[in-house]
Amino acid sequence: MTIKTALLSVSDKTGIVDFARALHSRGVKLLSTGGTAALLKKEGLDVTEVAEHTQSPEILDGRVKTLHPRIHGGLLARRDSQAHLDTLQTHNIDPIDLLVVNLYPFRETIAKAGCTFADAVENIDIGGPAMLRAAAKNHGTREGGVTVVIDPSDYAAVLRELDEQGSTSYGLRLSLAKKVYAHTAAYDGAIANYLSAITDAEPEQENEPARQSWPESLTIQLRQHQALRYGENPHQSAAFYLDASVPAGVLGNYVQLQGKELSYNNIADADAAWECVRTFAAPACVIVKHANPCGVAVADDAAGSYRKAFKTDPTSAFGGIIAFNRIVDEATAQAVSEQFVEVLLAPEYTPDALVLLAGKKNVRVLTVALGEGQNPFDVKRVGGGWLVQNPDHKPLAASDCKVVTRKQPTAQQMDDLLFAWNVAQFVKSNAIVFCREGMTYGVGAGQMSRIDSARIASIKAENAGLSLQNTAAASDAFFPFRDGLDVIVQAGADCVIQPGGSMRDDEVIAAADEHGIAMVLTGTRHFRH
Ligand code: 93A
Repeated sequence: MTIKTALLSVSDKTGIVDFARALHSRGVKLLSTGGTAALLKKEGLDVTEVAEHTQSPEILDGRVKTLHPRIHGGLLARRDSQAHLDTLQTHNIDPIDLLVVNLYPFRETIAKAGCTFADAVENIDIGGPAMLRAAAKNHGTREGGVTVVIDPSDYAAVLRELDEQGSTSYGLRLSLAKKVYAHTAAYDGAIANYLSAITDAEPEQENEPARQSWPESLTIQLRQHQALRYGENPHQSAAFYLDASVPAGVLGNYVQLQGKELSYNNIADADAAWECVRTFAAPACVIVKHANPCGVAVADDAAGSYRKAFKTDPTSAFGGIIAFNRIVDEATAQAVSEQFVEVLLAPEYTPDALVLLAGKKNVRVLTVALGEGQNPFDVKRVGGGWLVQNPDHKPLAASDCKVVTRKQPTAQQMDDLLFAWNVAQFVKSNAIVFCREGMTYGVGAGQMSRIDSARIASIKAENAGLSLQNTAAASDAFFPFRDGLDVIVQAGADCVIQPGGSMRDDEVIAAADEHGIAMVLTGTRHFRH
């Protein structure tokens, strides 16, 4: 079956002029939609506009261009059915033997910075997939059928077969049809995915926050900084790579002054400790174990901050990674070296402190310049790829918080709430952190249930001989039910900070009022996995 009529309607116009010219020179009649027709005409080709062919103009800003029986009849009539062919004649419909369509660029549109909901919706192609699916359905039999091309890289194969055998083979039509359904399925999948992230209020919002567009491909320059003895476990080999440019103030700037070689886990924990400690304005100390802070405190000086931080959980602090945001003096070094410490980080050490630490040969002592540098992005390795996002950096001020309870927090409570919130963002989710007067009193980390994190925090406080009475508690994400809040209040907290945004916020706020505590909402959450 030779190709007499082709319909060309493409958004990606790559190669279409040459392909149309090649078809035309082989005697194929060309039908085409507005933009495609205009381009082909400009190139001197003889094209009939679909609107002229159907005697029906493009309407609704192009939403209806090809949705017409003269198009769909021409694509769908079975070539081996006399009845179908008679019907075409009755209705004066020409068969369309070749369909060349590629769709409105939906995925490319939503990936653009500043794409509005309206832009996205307008780029959902309706007529294109309808034609593609019709043509692919009718790819026919060995005797004949419709050829459908969605990918410009297939133009050459079609021309080759036309030249070699005067028509397309069943094998080619079948493989092109498969490609169509795979493509339209993925196209609809992208639309469903996009819409699933939109809530029912959003179609009204023309200016929803712009999505940041990420590059099509990422090339990252890394240089090996350090070969490591092994990875997270001894049977894993590992190395530490640094970005070509390391921003000021991040762990990658470290200088090791003494001690054993850093291990993979040392570096990961040192990073967690440093990320947290550098966010405090007051002298602060952060003790990390297994990527979670097990003691955080602020005080008038470094030694004071250490003593407070250590009290949170002396058991876990054994063999911990300890970070300071102030110069470490002799008194601080003395206090720290009374316990077993794996790694010490600070922006600076006094000479006396260094002499004292030199006596503890195994302690790895690092200096890291203080600064606010951020990694350009954050990555998480998943099977076969990387998840890439902006770093979770969103400092919170008292003015960003909304008090939602009858009880207002006192100034001291507000300080404690902000302190607890700051710590919670560095604790693995689900995170519940109890604090008082610039010190963590209980840290519940990494549980699948928020209630369990709250319970664990209170068990740990009890083990450390601390009372959670009158503490401020932070929850890294909202309370889906009131039960998590109840556990926190029963443990002793009298004020709570949390993002809010749960379907049951009302129930949770009413529970806070019932308990007579103050609760503030931040509007942002800090999942950390
Ligand atoms: O707006 S549509 O969903 N309605 C249609 O009837 C229709 N017919 C073809 N989109 C439609 N198309 C699409 O127009 C094609 O899939 C193709 O992507 C695009 C080509 O338009 P033009 O030739 O005007 O550049």
